[in-house]
Amino acid sequence: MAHEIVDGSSMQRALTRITYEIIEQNKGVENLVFVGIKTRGVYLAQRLAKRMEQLEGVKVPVGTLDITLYRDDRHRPDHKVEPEVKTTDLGVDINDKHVILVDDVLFTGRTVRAALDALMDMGRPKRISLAVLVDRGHRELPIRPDFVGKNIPTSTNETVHVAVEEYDGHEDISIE
Ligand code: 3GP
Ligand code: 5GP
Ligand code: MG
Repeated sequence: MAHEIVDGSSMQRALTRITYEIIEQNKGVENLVFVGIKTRGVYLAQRLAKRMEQLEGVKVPVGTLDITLYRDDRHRPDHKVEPEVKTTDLGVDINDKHVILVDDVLFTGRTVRAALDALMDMGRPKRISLAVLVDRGHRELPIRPDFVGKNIPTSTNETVHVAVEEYDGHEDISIE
């Protein structure tokens, strides 16, 4: 049974706050590029870009990375598989840019590690930051987010569901 822990308007407020934090930390919006990790990370990156445009009047490009694993039974150590990058074209130029990598949920950090590898292969970013809507803990690598929507402590056998209007037809964060 999934129960809602963050409603749609709180989710949007978190995204707005992250947008302000990015502007403040970057000292403006110059040189920024968002790269969303499929699937929902891409919609979240587009949201951040839209907010950025409303607040600063600047269009920040949004690129896309497709990373899939499959560890469907990730709780069984004998079945672990590393995340694999499927994208060969980000759709944006990242050379000398401040890349903000965007994902819905940060868990072990292995997806982000794969994303960092892919970005380094695709150009020479000036800097890479990480924005996630949910940090559910249980990191297995020395990776930490620069911008966090919600810290949601979980046990390893729980699943966090992130629903975005564009893809799921409704918007909230729930835990199962
Ligand atoms: P996303 O592509 O929008 O991130 O991986 C497919 C979907 O399964 C993900 O959607 C994510 O919401 C969900 N999911 C739930 N638990 C996990 C998990 O432990 N690992 C991965 N990769 N996805 C998970
Ligand atoms: P990591 O590689 O950090 O273990 O997991 C990050 C990726 O797996 C994210 O792209 C995220 O979508 C997915 N993921 C891991 N755990 C969860 C979870 O509990 N809920 C959702 N929605 N996605 C998860
Ligand atoms: Mg994801």
